[in-house]
Amino acid sequence: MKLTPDRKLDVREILEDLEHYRPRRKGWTWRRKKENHHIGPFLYKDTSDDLAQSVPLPAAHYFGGIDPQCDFVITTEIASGRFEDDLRRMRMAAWHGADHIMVIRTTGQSHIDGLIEGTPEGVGGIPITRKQLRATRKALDAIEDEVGRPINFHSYVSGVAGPEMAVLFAEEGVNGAHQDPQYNVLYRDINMHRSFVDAAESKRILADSSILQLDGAHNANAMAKEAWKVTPELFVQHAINCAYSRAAGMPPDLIALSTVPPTAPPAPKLRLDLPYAVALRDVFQGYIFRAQQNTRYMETDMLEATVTHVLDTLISRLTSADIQSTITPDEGRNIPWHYNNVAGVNTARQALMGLDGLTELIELREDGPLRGQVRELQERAVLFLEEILESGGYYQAVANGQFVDSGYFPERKGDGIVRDPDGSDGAGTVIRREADYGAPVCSHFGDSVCAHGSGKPCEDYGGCTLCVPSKIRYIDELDPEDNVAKRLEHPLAERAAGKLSPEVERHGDNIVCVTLFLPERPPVAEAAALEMAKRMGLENPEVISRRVLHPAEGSVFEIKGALDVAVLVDGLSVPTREMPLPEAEIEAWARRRNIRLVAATVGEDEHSVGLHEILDIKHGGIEKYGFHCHDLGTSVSVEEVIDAAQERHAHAVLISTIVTHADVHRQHMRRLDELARRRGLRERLVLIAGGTQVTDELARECGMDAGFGHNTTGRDVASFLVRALRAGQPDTEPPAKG
Ligand code: Z98
Repeated sequence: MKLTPDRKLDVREILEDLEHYRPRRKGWTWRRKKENHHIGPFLYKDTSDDLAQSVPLPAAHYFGGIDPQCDFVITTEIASGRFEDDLRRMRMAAWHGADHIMVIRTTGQSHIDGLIEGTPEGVGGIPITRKQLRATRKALDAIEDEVGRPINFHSYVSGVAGPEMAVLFAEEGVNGAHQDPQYNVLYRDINMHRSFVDAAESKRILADSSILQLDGAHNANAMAKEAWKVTPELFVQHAINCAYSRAAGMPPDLIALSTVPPTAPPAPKLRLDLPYAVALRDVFQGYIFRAQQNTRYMETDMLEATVTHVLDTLISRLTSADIQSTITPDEGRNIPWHYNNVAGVNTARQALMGLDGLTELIELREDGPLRGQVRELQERAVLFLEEILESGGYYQAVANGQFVDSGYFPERKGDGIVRDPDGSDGAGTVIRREADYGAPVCSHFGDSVCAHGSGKPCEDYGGCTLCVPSKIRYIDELDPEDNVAKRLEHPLAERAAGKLSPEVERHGDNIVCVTLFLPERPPVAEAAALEMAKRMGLENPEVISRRVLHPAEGSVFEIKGALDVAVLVDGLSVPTREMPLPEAEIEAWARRRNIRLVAATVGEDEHSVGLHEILDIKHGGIEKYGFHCHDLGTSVSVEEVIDAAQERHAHAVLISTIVTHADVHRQHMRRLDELARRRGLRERLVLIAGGTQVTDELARECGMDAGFGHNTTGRDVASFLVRALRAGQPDTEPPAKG
């Protein structure tokens, strides 16, 4: 299956012959680091291989369209509830630099004691099933070919069906997984014996397939009331999982500590979170660090979350994390939409490229307060571990409520998580192995009657599913209603009919989001915002973010709602801007002719930056192709522009307006056209307008030959000029030879 940038991913192609699809590799893949990497005009220190295809950061076009890739793996967490919609989101995220796709499970799957089949729809995530995993891996294989970089696929093995999930992951080429028995105990109320027995088996299976394991310690500070205080116990959670994983046969380079900087501004974030990160790196040298972005103190404000995430990423850079996990910056309002996933990935990508080479420039001070803070955290962690030992071990410590929600150890506030070692989900299900027990797959922890001699244990019974994949039983959809074929009927019919409707998460959700500022006190403003959203035709409008700008002057709201509108693609008038000409062609044409341009920022506008971007040779503007530009400067009247054009026998005029109000940019364009006509110049003058508010359509409406707005480059304008002049103007022909 091959993806091309101009075609949407077709889920039917992915489902075709899925029964026989095999993952092409097993295990985790890191980016290939490059330390002194020249990209465009810059030398980078902390990069990895470039992507074959991507969407660069917005400002990249100032630097030749470069898209440097950092050396960390970047994670995005995806959870729309329907795997077929997730696949498209994964593709978009990969084009923005994500190479670790973490798929969240449907609510409650960690309590299901067995595997699920088919592709049922999920809540808050998707049911992890063989078909869903295989289809996702197949899609990711095609996506990684498209972007030119391996993509790690990840989901969750903790829960009561741990070993079964681990085998499934190993069979289907899943590359990373969360596995931590303490997560079961503390956050999913699953029996302790069951969790630890299952963990040994699961970890062995993950290790044999080189699947990277993430622990669950971050959940303590993701959920704690006072997250910055529970840090000592997190060292202990990491330590227990690391030690247990090693005992089960997992090498340290497959064991990742899942960490989160615990605070967010207005807390003094760096002063609290940096020593914690440094202390962890110090104690757990040789292990992998996965740094997640903070979600605990996230509100509904995208910008606030983004700033916190940039600071998180700064900590990752300073302390050399291996994986930067991004979370959508709107966790606080539970709208993990396609574009918010991409926003999260871009926050990490942008911050990490901006911080490139930081550790060559600055060093963390050894003589300041940092070392003392690190030491204190480590001492408290050791004391926490000693108390576990004194109370008789982990089970008893949990039963005593030693794992807390807010106390800075040894402080206690009586808010510990208390579990009964013999209770909870799955209690009483652990049974002693019979002497003749034979493990169903070769990866196995402990005794198995099949494990004897030097050959593979599964030779006894003709091969296991890990060694002989053809033995895997693939079960297709069983549910006649809740299956992917049924769910695809509607989107495919819409696409066949050429219908297009808005979407944030799933095909046909029709959700849109509008931003309104209302100059009233908060409750009145909010009621008005909702009323206005209804009048815009939004169904079920809901305020997803509110920010008071002043108690009396007004508030700003973001409102989501369903816009029940589908447009016919064929009926749209799509402006067709031609592709820019090759640079060599522009130059070959322009340099041999004496093409004269007059340019100015018109009206009362002192902003010349936009025009200079287009004209100046130093910005890669049109001068570099050999056009002769006469720049009249800023705040020039339209009359002066026409005078200059007439005087110089110009071929074209370029006017620019950056700051505009009351539609003055329209007036300038109309006036330029009118004056050119009045003086009989219009036929031989190409008139071009540019500016932040200008579009091609608007400019043509106002009498221009073309308009250029955001994201225009000198090459775009030069291409237009060459085409226009070539098409119609005899006096631009090259002078006759001799
Ligand atoms: C993350 N945003 O880590 P359920 N096992 C472990 C976990 O930490 C988690 C699960 C299983 C976070 C996601 N982590 C939170 C060790 C969840 C998931 O029961 O399916 O939710 O288990 O990226």
